[in-house]
Amino acid sequence: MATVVVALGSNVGDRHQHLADAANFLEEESEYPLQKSSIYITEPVGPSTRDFYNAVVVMTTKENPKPLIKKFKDFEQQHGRNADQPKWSARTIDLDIIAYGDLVIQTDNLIIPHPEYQKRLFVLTPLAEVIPDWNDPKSGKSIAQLTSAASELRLEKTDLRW
Ligand code: PH2
Ligand code: MG
Ligand code: MG
Repeated sequence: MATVVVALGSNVGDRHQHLADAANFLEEESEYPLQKSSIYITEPVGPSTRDFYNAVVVMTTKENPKPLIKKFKDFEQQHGRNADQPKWSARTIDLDIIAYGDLVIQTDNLIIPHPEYQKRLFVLTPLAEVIPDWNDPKSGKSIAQLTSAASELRLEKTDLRW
């Protein structure tokens, strides 16, 4: 059984609802109840103009990383299909595996821990909320070290419910 850190993001449509739907899906996939961060409103990194809703959840699974990612991709596609959005728009829901236990793997189509998460306060801040004693599986850096090295980002914790 592996403990998996999953980052959730949405900046299209009803962002709160998309996060809640994704959490329900992850809850069903998880062997134990999810641990969920607060929901944050965050400044977009990259070309998007609309703020994201972001959160981090921790699940437990018997699935290997590749089939788990496949399930996440299937969920993203099913969830985005009804959205009347041009294809270059940001997705209604983005589910990223940040870490899978202590696994460190780097192949052409699978990199764990997530290659970008250390730069992203929209992942690190909610992650610190659910796992305050988090250490990066690859570098061993603490969440405090990672957070102080990440670029600044406008980010607001909400009291939205899941
Ligand atoms: N996801 C991206 C690109 N930029 N910015 C924020 N604030 N939050 C995200 O989840 C996000 C982003 C691509 O996955
Ligand atoms: Mg992403
Ligand atoms: Mg993604």
